[in-house]
Amino acid sequence: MKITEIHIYSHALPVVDGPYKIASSEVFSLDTTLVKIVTDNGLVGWGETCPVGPTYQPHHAEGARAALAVVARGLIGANPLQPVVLRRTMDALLNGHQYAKAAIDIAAYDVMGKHFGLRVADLLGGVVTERVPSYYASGVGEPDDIARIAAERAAEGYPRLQIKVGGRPVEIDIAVVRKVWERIGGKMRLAVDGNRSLTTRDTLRLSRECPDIPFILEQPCNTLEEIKAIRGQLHHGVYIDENGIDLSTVLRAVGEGLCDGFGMKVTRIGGLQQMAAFRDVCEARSMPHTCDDAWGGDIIAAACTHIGATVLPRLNEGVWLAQPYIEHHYDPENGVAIKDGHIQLPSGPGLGVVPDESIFGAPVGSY
Ligand code: 0XW
Ligand code: MG
Repeated sequence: MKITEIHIYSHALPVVDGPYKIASSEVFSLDTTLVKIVTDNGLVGWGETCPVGPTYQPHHAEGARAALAVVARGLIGANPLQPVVLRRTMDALLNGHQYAKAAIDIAAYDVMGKHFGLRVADLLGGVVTERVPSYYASGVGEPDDIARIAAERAAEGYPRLQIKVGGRPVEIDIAVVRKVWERIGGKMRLAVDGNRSLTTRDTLRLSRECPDIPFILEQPCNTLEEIKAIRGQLHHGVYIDENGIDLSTVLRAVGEGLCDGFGMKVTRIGGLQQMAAFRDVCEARSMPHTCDDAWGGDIIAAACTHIGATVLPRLNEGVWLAQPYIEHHYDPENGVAIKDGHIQLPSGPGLGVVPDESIFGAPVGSY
């Protein structure tokens, strides 16, 4: 099978009840990039990549499209049934930019599933659960507001909550964590995500002042070096998110004992093929992890849910979706959604999502 056409689209995803506030930024609307690949036997596959603004990671929407323009022409004639070869072909055309290449990888898995009549989760190793656990991420907010949101999400059936902190005096963050625990203590697993913003001093204080609350600290500081420096003094487990940029860094973090788990993003690591390798490394060392992305519509949601459905349940920290913040599904019938804190794995072949492409308008690039 050969790729005969690649089309790139840009689409706006306004944040419902926005802005969404994390330590580094507030976002009101996200600019997502969709990729459609067409094959010589008439199959179509979809991919997507959607940075949550330009400061969360060294990724941005226009950068994704510029990178895709560099690789797309060189992929015409490539075989979408060979994801490893496809990745090497892309790496030979452009160094880095894995978050952009991930959209091609996801589209190739969609094609592959349609070709073999299998779901992407089957291609990635096999479905462990049809009902994939999700987690809810609060924005950075005031103690009473976040505690109310936490209680609502616990009542809905979410098994896990991620509280966003940072970008303000740490006393407020500590008050948020304590208030949330008072309201929901024990009903959900807790992560406290600093999104790289905390100093080592404030991370130590947050941990020292809440030793009785069993949360994990997600990406508290900007670098692995800062985390390494304080790790031995913390009362809480540490998960790496933004620093987990590739398998090599993941191996370093696991090998040097820098963390207890990961918040992992499908596009940051380069797509589903690399994500499956990451999952297997985690399983080899009993590292719990999430399978999610920074943002994105139904295509990203489906990709994250398919890999999330293959994770060993005791290590599965859930699949986060931007869906609660997005007004419309691309696929009105099979749109991927969270219900009672869980996500039903799509049933159709490939990703199981068939977008109504008229909503994306004309492609911004065709190859
Ligand atoms: C909660 N997320 C998965 C979505 C936001 O984009 C940030 C991210 C994270 O965990 O950092
Ligand atoms: Mg995170």
